[in-house]
Amino acid sequence: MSLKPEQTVLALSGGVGGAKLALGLTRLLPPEQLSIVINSGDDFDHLGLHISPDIDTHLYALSGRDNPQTGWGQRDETWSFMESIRELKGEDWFQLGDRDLALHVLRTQHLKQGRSLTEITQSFAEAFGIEHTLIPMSDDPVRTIVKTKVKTPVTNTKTGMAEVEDLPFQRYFVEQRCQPEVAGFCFEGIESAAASPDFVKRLNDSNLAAVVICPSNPYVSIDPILLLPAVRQALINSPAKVIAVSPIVGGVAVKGPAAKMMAELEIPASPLSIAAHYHDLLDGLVIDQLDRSQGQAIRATGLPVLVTDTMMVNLDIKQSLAEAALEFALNLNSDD
Ligand code: FO1
Repeated sequence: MSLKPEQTVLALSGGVGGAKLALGLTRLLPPEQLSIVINSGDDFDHLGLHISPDIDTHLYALSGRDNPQTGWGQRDETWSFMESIRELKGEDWFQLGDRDLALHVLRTQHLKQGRSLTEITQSFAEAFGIEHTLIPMSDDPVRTIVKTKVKTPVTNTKTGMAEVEDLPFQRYFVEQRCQPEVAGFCFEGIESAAASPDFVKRLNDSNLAAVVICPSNPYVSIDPILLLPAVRQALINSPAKVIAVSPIVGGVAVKGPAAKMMAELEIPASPLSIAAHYHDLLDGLVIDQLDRSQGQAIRATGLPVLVTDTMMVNLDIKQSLAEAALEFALNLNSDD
């Protein structure tokens, strides 16, 4: 590993796909050399509880508590709470397991007591035996909204435009199972939100050697992090090498609706589009061997490419991808 002992790495991650690479990185690097910044734009209030899906996915994945079938929620869950919710005609579109519920209840209580999302997340990580630092992208509320085209034949008689309905991300992703056609996104609160202090500290650390953008959905999981005021500029100014692992392999998203969103936005679902999306931020892009043929086209844009196996089907591949991605980043020359 060509990372020097004093050098640090920052991972930017979102949901399930990102958490897989984050886990690989934690098995590669000690806590003092790796921190993980997590999207909090999926957060929402549900049944009076503050839910932070991407943070929880990382708390579970990095402590071996995750449900291996779904990638979210805890393994060995019981569902008595949901049975009662249904019996009492409560909202049951979002499944909250009994173990999972405890975390949301306590997070809600701690937030009401004025503790920050960062502080709460780190106390839960500690309780779960996670030694690496998990950092919510912001302690301020940011809410990812999916702008969807309403399918009804009704169009606005004046403008002739199809009606657009704004959906909070979880309503789009879980309640509507990603069915609605996507017209765009917005991130409520992002203009007045600040990147969390721990995020800013690590971003400005002179020992920061690499930033790894994990294979999460660029539009709804990574963009909220990058669009926080001053983050994008700090990444561009940083001497650290910034690389991304493509979440699109062989024209499909490994997990989640990214490819469907791209089709609806008329963006080709390809690693080339991922490179274009992150554009001037990236010093390098990691793509899967299935997309080897795209490598040349991406390199032709001046962006170095690493072609490797990015399908993280087991723990060993998660770790070997983490190692390959990091070596790739650290060996990028400044004049690349
Ligand atoms: N995803 C689902 O598809 N269905 C659910 O009922 C569901 C519940 C849930 C509860 C807690 C939690 O932390 C995540 C949960 N997720 C569920 C996953 C979540 O919606 C997505 O993983 C992320 O938001 C996507 O990045």
